[in-house]
Amino acid sequence: MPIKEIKVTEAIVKTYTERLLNSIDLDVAIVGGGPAGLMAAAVLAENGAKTALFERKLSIGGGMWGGGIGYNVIVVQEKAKYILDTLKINYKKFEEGYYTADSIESVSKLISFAKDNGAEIFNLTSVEDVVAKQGKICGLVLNRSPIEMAHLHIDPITIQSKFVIDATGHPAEVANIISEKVGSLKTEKKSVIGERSMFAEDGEKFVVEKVDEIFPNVYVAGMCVGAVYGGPRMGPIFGGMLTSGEKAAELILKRLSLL
Ligand code: 48F
Repeated sequence: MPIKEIKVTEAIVKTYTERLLNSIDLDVAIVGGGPAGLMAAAVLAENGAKTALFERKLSIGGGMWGGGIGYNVIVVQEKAKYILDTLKINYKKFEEGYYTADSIESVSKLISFAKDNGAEIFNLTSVEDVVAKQGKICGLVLNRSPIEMAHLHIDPITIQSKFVIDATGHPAEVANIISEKVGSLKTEKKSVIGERSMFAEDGEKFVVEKVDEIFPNVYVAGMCVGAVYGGPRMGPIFGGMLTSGEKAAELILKRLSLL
């Protein structure tokens, strides 16, 4: 059978439209496709929450691809090794308590895990605002990233979600939008503090322990936790990012009575 160009067009447009329409009314909308957002998406979808993740860039994976200084290796500590096992990521013991994995393999397997569990992932999609009603966040305002990058005057579209996870990493974009445009965060300082200098041991604990609801219906995960609460950075050790995403997912699953 000869290939028809317009069938290719029709296949893409219809399939994408169906996926998008299927994602306009969600249980959980995740902003940011780094390790924390991906892990949260995987755990949420695995447990039956209708979940979609929105990532600004063409590639999903955030700061994980490049390991440290572009050497594509990540380090995971003992406490989070179980996630490498769950995701079937190959790793080597470097020394007692330190495991190394290929960052490219790690990102690919995280993405597969999230997709196989039923999470929807949209790349090239920027979250430029939230939907805020009666003091609660109930959706996201999305635009196509190339439109955002070209500063074109084109209006966005909106999706509705019971919960939102800010997994935007260091800039904590959703938390910043909320505190600037909607109201004070539920945190002690009421707005984003910004991350502190490097202290890997404390930073890794911090991004897991402080995962919480920062505004009605909005949770934080990953490096965003450090930014919102003023925790230290930790560099290319990734156990905290993965377990932080997992914890945010579990807290929301409980709220949804799915756990
Ligand atoms: O930065 P990122 O990887 O965040 P993370 O999951 O992990 C942090 C680590 O990579 C590393 C670290 C660990 O030692 O410190 O930096 O917490 O992924 C965040 C993703 O969010 C996207 C951004 O492009 C990146 O891929 N993002 C940020 N703002 C938006 C967004 C937005 N407004 N809309 C959509 N995506």
